[in-house]
Amino acid sequence: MKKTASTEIDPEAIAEVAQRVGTSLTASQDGRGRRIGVAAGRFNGAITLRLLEGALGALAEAGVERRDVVLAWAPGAFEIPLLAQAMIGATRRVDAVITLGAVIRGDTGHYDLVAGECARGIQDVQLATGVPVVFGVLTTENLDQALVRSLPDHTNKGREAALTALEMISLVDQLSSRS
Ligand code: INI
Repeated sequence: MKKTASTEIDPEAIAEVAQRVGTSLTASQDGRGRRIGVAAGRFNGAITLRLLEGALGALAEAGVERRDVVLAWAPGAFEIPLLAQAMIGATRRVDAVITLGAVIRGDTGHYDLVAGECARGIQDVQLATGVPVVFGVLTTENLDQALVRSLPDHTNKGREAALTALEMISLVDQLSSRS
């Protein structure tokens, strides 16, 4: 869904409802000390690269160290879930995986399969491992939409995916350290 001013929650509303419950958790976007995997799709790779610029910029701003970011390129979006799972590994080598790619309907007869299986696989990996895997794969009707969603500004979906990853790490951490 497209975000508009009218659907955004006011931070004051979050603070207000926090007074009416026992515990209210909010997410930090602090990236210091975090280890991040980036699983990127090479298909429509020029779009993926624009998302990657947004993601890497956001991670650096948040304090994630360059040496703590591991990037791997999958052939296409369909392969991204397995790559994310391998990055996490049995020993949880990363705190979160950001997936980036572009599935463009105009390009393919099997758009629905590629896009759907990519999304399903990503969800399966994060639920099976307990490690956040963020869906930063664009699924668009055409190239123009993909270009708009990968503009070099705060609306860039790669940037949003990176911030979502940091927030999910923070929330899962807070919940798992509660007794
Ligand atoms: N992969 C994408 O990442 N985006 C696409 O738009 C796309 N199209 O159009 O087909 C695509 N196909 C390749 C797919 O992800 C696999 O790499 C391929 O089917 C081999 O498994």
